[in-house]
Amino acid sequence: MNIMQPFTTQIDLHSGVFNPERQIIRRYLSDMQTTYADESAVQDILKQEGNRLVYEVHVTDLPEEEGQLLHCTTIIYPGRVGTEYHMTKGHYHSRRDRGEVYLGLAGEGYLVMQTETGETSTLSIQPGTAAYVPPYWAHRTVNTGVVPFVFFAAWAGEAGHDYGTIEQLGFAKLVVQHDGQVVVIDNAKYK
Ligand code: S6P
Ligand code: ZN
Repeated sequence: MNIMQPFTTQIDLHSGVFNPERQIIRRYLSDMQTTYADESAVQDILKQEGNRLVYEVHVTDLPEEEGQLLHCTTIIYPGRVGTEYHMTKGHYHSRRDRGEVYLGLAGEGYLVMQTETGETSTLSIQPGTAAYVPPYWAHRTVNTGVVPFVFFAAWAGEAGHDYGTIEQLGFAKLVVQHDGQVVVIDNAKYK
């Protein structure tokens, strides 16, 4: 194994911005056309308002290999698509037996999780909430507030990301606004 040099990253705890900034992954609504349950709401927004930035991920440029601890911040901008709140695509780790730790920094939201054996979990995250995603749980985060939802995450370098399973099957639970309240409902389209 190569011996790397230790390093620090200064993280603005309000905005999630890294200093030094290394790589930023930006996800626009056009990248998520099948992510939201209401696909016609996606098309209406794209036609009427144009594209919108839903979330961005500020990442360290570490090799995705065993022994490394990858870490990043995610910033989900507030908003909704139909009744569904802005959220990440969500994924399983390719190595299903690799977990992850999240730490809420700013704003508020939910961590929506599920297993391939049919269990589901929805946890509230606020600034200072450390949330554990155990091995075998798919995970997605949702901004249920009116300001950016910012959190830090750390996970094993060899975990990898499987987006395809979620793209095909979706999540069993949706986080939506109903009568001005945040509500977790069953996804009628869940396969
Ligand atoms: C990585 C970790 C997070 C997400 C990020 C964006 O394992 O779970 O850093 O990558 O929140 O979500 P997604 O689903 O687009 O990767
Ligand atoms: Zn993950």
